[in-house]
Amino acid sequence: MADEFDVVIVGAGLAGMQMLHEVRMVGLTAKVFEAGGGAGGTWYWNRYPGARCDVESLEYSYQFSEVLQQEWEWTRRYADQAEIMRYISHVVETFDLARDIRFHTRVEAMTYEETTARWTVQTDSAGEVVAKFVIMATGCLSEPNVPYIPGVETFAGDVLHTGRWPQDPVDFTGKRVGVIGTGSSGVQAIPLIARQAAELVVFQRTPAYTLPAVDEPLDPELQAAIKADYRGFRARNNEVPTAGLSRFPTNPNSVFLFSTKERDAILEHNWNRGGPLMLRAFGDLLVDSAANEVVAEFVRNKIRQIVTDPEVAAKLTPTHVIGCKRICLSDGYYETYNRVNVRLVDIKRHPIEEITPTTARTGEDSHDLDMLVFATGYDAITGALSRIDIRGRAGLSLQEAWSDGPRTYLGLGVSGFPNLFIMTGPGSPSVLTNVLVAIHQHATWIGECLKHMTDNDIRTMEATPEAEQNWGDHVRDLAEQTLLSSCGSWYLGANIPGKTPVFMPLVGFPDYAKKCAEIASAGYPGFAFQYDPVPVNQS
Ligand code: NA7
Repeated sequence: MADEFDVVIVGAGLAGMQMLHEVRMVGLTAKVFEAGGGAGGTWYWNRYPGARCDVESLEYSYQFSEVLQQEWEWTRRYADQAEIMRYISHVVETFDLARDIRFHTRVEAMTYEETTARWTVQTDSAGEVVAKFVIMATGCLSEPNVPYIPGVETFAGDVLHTGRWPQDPVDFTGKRVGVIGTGSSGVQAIPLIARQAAELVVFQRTPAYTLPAVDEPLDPELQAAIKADYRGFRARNNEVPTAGLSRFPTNPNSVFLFSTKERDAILEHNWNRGGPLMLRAFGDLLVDSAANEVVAEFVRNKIRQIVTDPEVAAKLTPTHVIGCKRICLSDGYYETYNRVNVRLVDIKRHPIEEITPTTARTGEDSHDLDMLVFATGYDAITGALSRIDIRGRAGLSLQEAWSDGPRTYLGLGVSGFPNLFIMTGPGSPSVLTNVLVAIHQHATWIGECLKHMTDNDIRTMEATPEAEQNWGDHVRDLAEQTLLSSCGSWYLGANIPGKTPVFMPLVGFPDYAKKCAEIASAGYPGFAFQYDPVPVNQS
């Protein structure tokens, strides 16, 4: 007989870890399956040089325990991967999480059994287990996008992906290294690899807007001040559309209310403060393309000033709307292209046609390489979900249900898939926020919902098709009020050939969180319940 739990949680990243804690608080049993050899999810795998969070440490941290948030001392404004892993280990130990996590175990399939109202969850190495509830904590940026380039399998050197970095450090000394991709991971890794490698060839498809992170030791006085009222600090962040950085409010005014000199002064100030604050310079820059162009042009001019070779600067200069792809943060990224050992190749104009044992060949040139690094990102938001064969009512697969793009109610539930919850799923704010806040909001909401169901003998809970349809329309309407869907980003799945383009995350955390809370207090409208049969002797 398969082991039975109240809850199976898929994934022991930051979402799965908090979810396990919440499930225990409700008094239910849980098993977590995690493919990696340790907790941490994306952070466990992203060990590439320069891997660093692009959310400030004091915000990219759990808030479910006042003791935890008081005792942990961050050392940098933006924690690097190693510091985040130390934090994760600390949380795992403090809350004794590992005893309910099975590592090195990938969930391959799960099937809903109508008669028992239970999920059977199949794994690659631990057989199958049965659970009343399944919670997908599979992460938004966890399934690497590894584009196939003809001949890559013949390459003689190491082929690495930033999202599946080896556990042991990689030595680039004396090597000719090729990096494909210039998103957040690429722009963090490139400056460090350039310092070690003999030669670095960067293969760029789309130049990103890369802003200075201005990472620095964390000011102890700031840390103490925030800890003096951490709850208040979190509450203020919850009122910001991106659920963070309430210390730096968005200038509510239009860019066009300022003279050119005033605009430049504001933008210069935000550039120097570092981080994504450039997007807070003016109230209209994410809704008005002319306003956006002013800010974009400021960043383009920075690139032209920093990069000494005008041809290289031109190649590095983005033309799309600033902010419609996720802003990248890196210190010293553009300066890297002034090094003599770094070469930039535009693979939009001349794609890589073939990889041989020792070269990457574009239509224009051939580049000798000893190592190849794919910094090509993820099949974001739905990638990890779609790789598990999830079968709901009547054998309906999630892949079939989502063949025209993902459909959810609140990003949390899917019609036809009872008692299955998705954390930071499509249709929720997820990647448009500080994801630790999104995780907290989902973990606590799901925890309360499990308690409600348990206390009220509710057998199943399932989003209704109408609620799902209306929610999908709402997500689309919100996105269309902004410039966020105006370019081919991974928010839309545009980086994955064949993926139906649907803007997946929901814009605006505060309204979303309020809506979820209202739905819970109103008895979960939009979800259908089935109740456990009352035992005969009690009727
Ligand atoms: P991103 O931001 O998706 O960046 C991936 C990069 O790889 C980007 O420059 C892509 O160009 C490029 N790419 C993707 N597919 C290809 C193919 N087939 N050929 C050439 N180049 C390609 O992923 P990251 O890992 O950098 O960052 C993801 C998030 O992780 C980040 O936002 C942080 O939150 C952490 P494109 O722009 O698609 O033309």
